[in-house]
Amino acid sequence: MWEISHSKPEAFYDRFDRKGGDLEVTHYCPGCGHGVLHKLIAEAITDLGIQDRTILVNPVGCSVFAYYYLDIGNVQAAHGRAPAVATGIKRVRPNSIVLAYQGDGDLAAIGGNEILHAANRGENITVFFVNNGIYGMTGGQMAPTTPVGERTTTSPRGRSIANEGYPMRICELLSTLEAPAYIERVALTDAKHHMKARKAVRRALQCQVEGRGFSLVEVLSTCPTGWKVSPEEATHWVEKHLMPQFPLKLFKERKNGDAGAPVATEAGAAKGAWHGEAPVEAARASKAAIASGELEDVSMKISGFGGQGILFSGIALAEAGMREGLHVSWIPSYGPEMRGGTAHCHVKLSRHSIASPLINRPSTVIAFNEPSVEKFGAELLPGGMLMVNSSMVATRPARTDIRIVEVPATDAAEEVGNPKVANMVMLGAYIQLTRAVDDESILSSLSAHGMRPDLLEVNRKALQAGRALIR
Ligand SMILES: Cc1ncc(C[n+]2csc(CCOP(=O)(O)OP(=O)(O)O)c2C)c(N)n1
Ligand code: SF4
Repeated sequence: MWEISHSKPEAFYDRFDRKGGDLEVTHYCPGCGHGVLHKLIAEAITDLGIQDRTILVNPVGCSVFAYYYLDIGNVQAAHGRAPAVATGIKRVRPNSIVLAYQGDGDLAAIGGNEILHAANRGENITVFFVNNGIYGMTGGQMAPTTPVGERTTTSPRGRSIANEGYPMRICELLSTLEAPAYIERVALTDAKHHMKARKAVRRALQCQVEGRGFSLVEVLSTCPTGWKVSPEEATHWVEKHLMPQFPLKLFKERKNGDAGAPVATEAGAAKGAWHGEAPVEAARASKAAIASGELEDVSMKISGFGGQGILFSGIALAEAGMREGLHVSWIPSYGPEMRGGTAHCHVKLSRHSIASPLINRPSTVIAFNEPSVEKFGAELLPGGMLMVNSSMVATRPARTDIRIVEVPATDAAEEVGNPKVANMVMLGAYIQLTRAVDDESILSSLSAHGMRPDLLEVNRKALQAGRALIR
């Protein structure tokens, strides 16, 4: 009688179809720990039954080719950016299981900021952090994790505390944060430690499956090539050089129901709802054109001089959309001088998720000065609308495939008693033309910004004046 105790997990490809290589061996050096960790991850994915919804964010480093081995969704991130990319993927696809795989140069050096903030936000992702104490791929430079005294190509006399500081202990650092749910350090040395690593990989994935939040497994791994030792000596190298610096330990494990376990409950659900594909339910309650489905999307650029309230009018419009339950985005762009320089913003309002807040071809442009007409008038989509503050701008584009609406906004604002509300006159005119959102939504967003009641009244009048100009 016999039974198979080890077999190739489903989540591993049968053949490694990489350029010019042997189809049955990995590209890793003999004795490298990366392949072992790949196998542990593949086994766990297969056993947890999550292969068809798992996405791995590959790093820059020796494991850049992980996608040749793991038969799951794969995305390549720039050096150090895997946690940021994983965050984006998890938020738009909350039901997927998102893994970031990173070396110590990738995670602790160039990507130090990304990992810290992803962990601090408690993103419901899993990070596998391979600490081999060196930059393997680029030929053995010092990493933030290189032990004191170790010679590398960039520390030929050995790492010194005076020059390079102490090795960075990532698990210890991250476990001081409130949000992470699971943090453990393991090592790939002998069979006993392999089994512990196997368990940690599973627990981290399980943590994400259960929606408990951020999980990270640091794996002390071998790099015989970088350390210039044999594969056999490499495991002893881990024991002798890495383990004393980086104690193996379960640093943190929070279960659902424990104090401070936010992601699986409200926040997790909220993240799913925020980034879901379905049109926003609440949007249907409003009678304005976008929320009721009469007008599909607003993709607008508002542009003029700094000080004309350009950016603020974009915020007011976007927040009005938010109040009507729409998906919205607003991003500003302004010169170094806040007053007098040019300023413009991109505003999107939609009943559906917004893929990117950037707008290359707007459907509406509101131009408060000459340069804006020239620059953004040319970007308008055919059939788009250009609204011009005709009190200040004489130029008109030569295009015949767009609609040009002239609004003497500054004159009207002066009549209302304050030339600064020309921005609201424009919004009033825009709303009269499109019914994109309700005036009341705009006014309530202004009031939420703490606007004084007398100024609120002037803004209300400005909106009405803008409507009247179109009527
Ligand atoms: C922006 C950028 N900077 C530098 C590099 C060069 N580079 C490629 S891999 C690497 C280090 C990888 O080391 P590590 O993350 O420890 O992974 P290992 O190769 O040891 O698995 C560096 C610096 C790059 N590709 N991109
Ligand atoms: S250089 Fe080091 S980390 Fe890279 S494949 Fe070789 S042994 Fe592995």
